[in-house]
Amino acid sequence: MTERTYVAVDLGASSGRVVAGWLAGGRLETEEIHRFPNGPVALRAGERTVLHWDVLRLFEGILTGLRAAAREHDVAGVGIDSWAVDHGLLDADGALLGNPVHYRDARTDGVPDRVFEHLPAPDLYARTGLQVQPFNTIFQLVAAAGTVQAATARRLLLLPDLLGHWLTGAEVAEVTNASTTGLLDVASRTWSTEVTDVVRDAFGLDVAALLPDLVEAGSVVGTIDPAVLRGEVPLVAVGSHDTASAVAAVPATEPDFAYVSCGTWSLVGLELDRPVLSEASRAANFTNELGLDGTVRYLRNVMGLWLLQESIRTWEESSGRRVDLPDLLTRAEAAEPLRCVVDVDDPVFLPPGDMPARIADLAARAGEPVPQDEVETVRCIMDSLALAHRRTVREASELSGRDLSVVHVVGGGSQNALLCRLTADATGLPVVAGPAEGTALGNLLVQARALGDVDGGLPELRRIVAASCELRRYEPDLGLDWDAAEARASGGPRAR
Ligand code: LFR
Repeated sequence: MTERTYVAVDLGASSGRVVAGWLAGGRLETEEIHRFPNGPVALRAGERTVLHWDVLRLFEGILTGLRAAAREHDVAGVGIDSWAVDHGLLDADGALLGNPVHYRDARTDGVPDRVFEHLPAPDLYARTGLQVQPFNTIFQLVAAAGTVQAATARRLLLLPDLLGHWLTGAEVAEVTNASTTGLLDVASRTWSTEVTDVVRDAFGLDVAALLPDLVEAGSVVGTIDPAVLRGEVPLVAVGSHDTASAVAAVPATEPDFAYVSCGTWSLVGLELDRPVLSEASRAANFTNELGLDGTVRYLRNVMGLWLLQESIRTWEESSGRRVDLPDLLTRAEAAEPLRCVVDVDDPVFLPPGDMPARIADLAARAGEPVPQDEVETVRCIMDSLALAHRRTVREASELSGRDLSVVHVVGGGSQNALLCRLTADATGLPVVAGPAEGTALGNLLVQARALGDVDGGLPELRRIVAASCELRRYEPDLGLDWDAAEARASGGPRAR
């Protein structure tokens, strides 16, 4: 039995994890307690099929993990993080109104433009600093306006806050995740009444009435139900947006770093003291999401390893055999570099589906040589992702006026040596890769600090992360012609 163990609940698009962590000799030791699958569930709703999250199954996985953690450890705190924007609606009795809808569902198609008729995109950006993604909570709510659920709703809770509510009874909105809704004022870190008034007046949905009080990461929000964990265990609001926790765990030692939080998405950007709200930044669709300790996560979403994950799913489903990913990556590394590049941020890649076919189609339309097999497709994905990392790091640097000396890759993608090597070469900067479980580490350290076991700001949290894991360094030494590849890739950022 170890002393003062923190438990991170870290939910990702394809799995949930319950991770225990404790400090020992200036390092954070961790143990994965429980892992459970997650994924979209398509359900008929009238004429449409809607993608949902199975939130009750996730809650069940969390309960199993927490109880297992308590059997082995003296649990001092719990923190929950997940992907952003998605939420549950509660009725006046506090009951959940339907399973939360998955952000990759098509219900928001065309909705941003409807909102911009009432609140022009530049005005919305001036207030929220948020990138336009069709799935931003504001657009999901406008898509839902007029439904029975929206009319009956009395409370909106983002997913980590919803799961925390079921564990403690508390109703709050943690700020890092609230900053992804499109309803938060980026300067004041409070709900924007200007935005919520527009949603009410133009779409008849009184969003302001649904929103709970905001809390900053590091606040204790409640006590875990003793039926789940005995001994008055606090639930700490961590950076409940997974990307906020991941950025807090970037093991940087100098301030001039860029990061790629690389998993289902690649979140590529910088940490700043204040938002960049220029017209150029808006046109490049950079986002100013809120980070720990008053920081801003200035970044753009790159479609990420989702392309690879969905390709593997497609190949496995069609052939009935398991894809050997390490072997495929080794063969992709030996394949011709930059033979075919596509714009990974094309919206065609957002919904689940047959990515190899979509890649082939986009390549053909752009006049690129179409990948002929699995190896060439994987190579195309890796080259194209590295190209998008390059483009995004460079634009972040230009738009913020910050010089960079290193790119940190954290998250599962930090274990993908090919992608890290290509990213170093493409950006012309050394890549420091790791930790793979950055989100859980950031979650755990924010709890440890909130409960008095760590003293200091983000540099101190980062020092502990660096001391706690092995990092790998990749130099830009392949000598590939990324300028030519960039000229061939069809896209670039989409201004709205
Ligand atoms: C990553 C992430 C991104 C967000 C996307 C959708 O897991 O949280 O930061 O843009 O998922 O919520």
